[in-house]
Amino acid sequence: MTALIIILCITLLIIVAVQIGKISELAQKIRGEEEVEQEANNRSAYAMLLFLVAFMVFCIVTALYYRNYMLGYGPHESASEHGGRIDSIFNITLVITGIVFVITHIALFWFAYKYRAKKGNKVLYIPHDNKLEVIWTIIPAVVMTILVVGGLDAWNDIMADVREDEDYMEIEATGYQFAWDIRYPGADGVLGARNYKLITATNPIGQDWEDVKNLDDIKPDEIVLPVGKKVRVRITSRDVLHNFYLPHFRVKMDAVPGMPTYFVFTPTKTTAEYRAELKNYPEYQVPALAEEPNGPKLWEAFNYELACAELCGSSHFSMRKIVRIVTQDEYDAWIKTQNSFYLTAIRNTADDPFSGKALPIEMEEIKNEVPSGTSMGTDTVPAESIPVDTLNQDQK
Ligand SMILES: [Cu+2]
Repeated sequence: MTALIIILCITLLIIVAVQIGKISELAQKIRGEEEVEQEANNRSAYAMLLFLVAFMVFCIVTALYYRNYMLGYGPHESASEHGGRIDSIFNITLVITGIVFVITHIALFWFAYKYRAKKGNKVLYIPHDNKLEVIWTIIPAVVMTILVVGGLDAWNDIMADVREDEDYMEIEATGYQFAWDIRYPGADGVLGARNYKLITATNPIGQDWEDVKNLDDIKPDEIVLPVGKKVRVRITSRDVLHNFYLPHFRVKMDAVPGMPTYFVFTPTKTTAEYRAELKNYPEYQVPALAEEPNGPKLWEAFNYELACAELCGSSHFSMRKIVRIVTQDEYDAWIKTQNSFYLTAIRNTADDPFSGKALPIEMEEIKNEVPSGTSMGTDTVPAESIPVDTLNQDQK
């Protein structure tokens, strides 16, 4: 029945359209073709003007309305040291392209209105104009040069790697379909070696367990960083292209299989400080979830996040990860609660090259009374007396 009504409606609409066409044909015959055409031209011309005004108002109103949700504006000023520089480049580009955008749109629609076909109007034909060509070549060239040179200068500063004498910490992010594997270096401050050939179900990023630097590496399920500390992130991928994107810190870098990339940045605001700033804006005083009107407010529920910014497959969206920026003390307390991946998942399994042998790292763990989650080796030799090099040679 519904289908019949729909078919009937469509048929009627087609009949109406055909009838309107017939009427305008008749009108053309009665009033003369030119007059009817002139009327159509006028209608289009006024529609163009109307569109111009409506479109400009729409652009300005939406930009103002969503201002406090956009990165770089209102409460979303950058939370990293270099971020402000990127924001100002975006702003300069926005102002320049914004001016061009407004002028060209006004010109486009105003000319369509003003120079519509009218009886007696003659078309002006300009085959070539040197002056015009020079103007519209030089102005964009100069503007583009300023933007590109400014951008390059900022790129060189922001992408500069850490110097050896600098105080920084290093973490590693490995993208895979569809999550991030985050690795911290552990107490030795150095990330252990890895090899893609060693990747198995139990060793998702191919850590080389014979490299003792791997033994204390931590693989937490969130990114926690101390405020004000320079961080170098090693970025890599296990399968396809991903992109390590921390929008609030203006950090964005491709994760490419087989080609390690990096990004160095310094967070300047803790999560708590960022929330406190959001609190000042009415947009963030609403409940975070519509279903929970008495639940936490939007500013309270805020978290920095890591996203994948490279469309990498069907569950691309699920690569979101929470990032927490905390004070140094909070960071020190958090890192103490994290256990070595090797000790919790690999120790004394078939994958463990040191199976049955005591390791210095375990003695450290016991000393610090941090639960390691695994039993000690069965060797009777005091673990601290085994030099690390001997352990390595045993396996060869
Ligand atoms: Cu991805």
